Amino acid sequence: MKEKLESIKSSALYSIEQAKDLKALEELRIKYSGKKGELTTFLREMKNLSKEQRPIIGQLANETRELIEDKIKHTKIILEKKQEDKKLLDEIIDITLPGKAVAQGKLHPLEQTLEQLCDIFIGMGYEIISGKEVETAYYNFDALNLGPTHPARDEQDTFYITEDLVLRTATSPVQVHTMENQPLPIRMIAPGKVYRSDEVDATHSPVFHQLEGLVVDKDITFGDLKGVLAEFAKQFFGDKVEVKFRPHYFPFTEPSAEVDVTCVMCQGEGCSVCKGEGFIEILGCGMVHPKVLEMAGIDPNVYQGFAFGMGLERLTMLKYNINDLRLFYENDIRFLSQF
Ligand code: 2NL
Repeated sequence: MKEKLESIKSSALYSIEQAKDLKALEELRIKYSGKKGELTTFLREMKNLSKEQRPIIGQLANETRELIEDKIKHTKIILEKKQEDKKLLDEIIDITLPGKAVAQGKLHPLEQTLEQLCDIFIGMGYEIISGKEVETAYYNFDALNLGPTHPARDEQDTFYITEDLVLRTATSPVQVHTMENQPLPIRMIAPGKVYRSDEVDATHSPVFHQLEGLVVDKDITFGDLKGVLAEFAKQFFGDKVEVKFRPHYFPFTEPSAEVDVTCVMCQGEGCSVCKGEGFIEILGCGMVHPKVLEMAGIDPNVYQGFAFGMGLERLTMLKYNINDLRLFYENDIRFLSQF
């Protein structure tokens, strides 16, 4: 019996020492001190021993069990530490590696222009108002002093939905509605899509973007108009531009003007962009025609106003020297990513 115990002890201690991992150790625990383990079986068989033998072998067996269990406990701690170290090593992260670049999108150049224009006019106390893209002929034409025989009403230029409904050809109807419905004074801009029955080419598109502005108050003069638009031109094109007001004609304003700035490409020297003029036209404007005020229910003897209109495509093309408006609508990433 004593020899058997010795052999269990030495083989147990040896194989526990050799255990590679926690799984192997657990198997050994079961093999020796599990319910059906070798040591357990040995202890159970002690009842067959003589009275004299039993306490001696019993004590030895208990010592052996303690020895084996201590060895298992001790080895378990070592193997757990080994497993933890391996896990940390496997999961090591090199925080000095360069990161993966995220492809970042940008706003469309027309949207950038729109946001910049809005910022400039908000800075001067203007409100942004939007309206419908389908309007009655009255709001699109008559209310702007474009009478029943005006050529702009021609089907050649305007998309008619019915005889009386059109796709707006400018955002001016938004301003007419505002004059009719909002309390005075008015300081507003109306940006948005507008529609004209044009063939697509480098400078025309049946859908394009416009921004119109309107101020109505007492004691508004052409001086106010000049101050606001000169300030706008400098903020949009840069401090150095010179601004020129050139007389023009619009049915809805009187007097009317077109605004030119020194060519952004040649600074006034004369080049292909300004066709040798040194100046380029950026917008149209004027004092709101008294008839337009009157039709909207505003007394032109008490109130005056000025208005202006500009094309977002045109402004963006001038600012970045883009020579074909179709580029804005083709969504070619090589073009768009430049802005
Ligand atoms: C241009 C010229 C202009 C207006 C638009 C306007 C609106 C109302 C009353 C009077 Cl409600 N005028 N708008 C005035 C002058 C010029 O646009 O060349 N646009 C691209």
